[in-house]
Amino acid sequence: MSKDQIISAYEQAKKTFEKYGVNTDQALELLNQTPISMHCWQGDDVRGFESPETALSGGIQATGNHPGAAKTPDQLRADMEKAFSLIPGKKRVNLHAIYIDADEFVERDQIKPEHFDRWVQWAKKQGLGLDFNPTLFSHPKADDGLTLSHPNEEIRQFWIEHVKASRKISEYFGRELGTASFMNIWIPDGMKDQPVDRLSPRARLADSLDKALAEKIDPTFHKDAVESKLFGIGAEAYTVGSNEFYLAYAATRGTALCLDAGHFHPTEVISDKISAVSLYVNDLQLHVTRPVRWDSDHVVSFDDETQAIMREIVRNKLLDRVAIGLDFFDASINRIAAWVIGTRNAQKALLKALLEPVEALKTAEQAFDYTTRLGLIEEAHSLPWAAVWDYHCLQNEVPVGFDWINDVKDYEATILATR
Ligand code: RNT
Ligand code: ZN
Repeated sequence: MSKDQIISAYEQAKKTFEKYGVNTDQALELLNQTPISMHCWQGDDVRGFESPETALSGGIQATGNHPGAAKTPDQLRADMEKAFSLIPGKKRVNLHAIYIDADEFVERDQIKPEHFDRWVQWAKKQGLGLDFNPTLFSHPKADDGLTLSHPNEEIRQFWIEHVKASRKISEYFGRELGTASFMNIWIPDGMKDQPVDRLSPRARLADSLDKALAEKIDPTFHKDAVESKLFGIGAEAYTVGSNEFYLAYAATRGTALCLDAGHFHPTEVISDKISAVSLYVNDLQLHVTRPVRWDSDHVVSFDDETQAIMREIVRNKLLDRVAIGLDFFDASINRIAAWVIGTRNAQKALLKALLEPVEALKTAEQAFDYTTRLGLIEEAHSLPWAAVWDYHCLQNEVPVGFDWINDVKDYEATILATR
């Protein structure tokens, strides 16, 4: 499609949407303002740069052996820059503590803002916000499958110190970059088989979190979030940080709650949870991902649930209270393509939600006219939102349609193949 064709298709679409009471220019403005936090860990299969020996543990797994995984922070940054050149709109980068960029090995309870300074300088140059995560897996002190809920006080204290140290880094990100960093706490703690005592580990986790989060930090710079989970590999029978645990924790302690689309029962969806939780928790963070039969962390697809998630945020006017982040890791395909596909899909779903005739739908619902509601919802799916998306890509100077694949293939041949 030529530039002119894209523009004229947009003008046409704009008129169509106007008939439904939707302003496409306004939708695009909102889309441009809404950041998506892209997770760095898709680029290297969640290995990190702490030490070359570090192997992924904690009940999560990246499978596949596509060549070209990033092996150094510089490579990972270059790969993300490539991905960003193919993704329109505003982005943030989500880092984990294992993505430390230091000249020597630093133990997790000793990490400091200076060890992440190269990330901060890069983010400044690229105009990105940063988010952070303490890493409570892939470490000998997590080998028992327990961290913040560990019965051994020394081990538990080590992880508390790691979370405290991580908060300082997150705060530093926020101060340096002028945008609050969301620091999400996810722990792998759980058991393969039925525990006799389900309570004590949970009591220890609550206590550890209270200790780790005791120091008040200005929310302009840093926000704590907690992420629940149903089960992990090797932790099938019991997860200490379950949904009920963290929902209650976030509501009573005033932290943000992170909802991961893959962390619930197979027919349970986070799109239905956003509104409920928003009444009790101020800030929400999302890990948009695609569970295939289980928490498999497949690349985000333009599927029903991703669209439903974005519709819930938009329909309920929660854009300023929901931090949209991604969480997938597929090592079986080109990793830059994985980022591009997943991030563009999240953005497409968001755009489609922003273009929904929400006012007309709400009017129908309030009048108990459920026939109009269903009819309009269904027709809205095939309104020309894709023409608006193409125009958005053109405006942002990123490839329109599948043209991005050529850049990815070039990069694979010239850069990734040499690693
Ligand atoms: C694990 C959680 C967690 C991790 C990242 C790497 O099941 O989803 O968010 O994927 O922190
Ligand atoms: Zn997650």
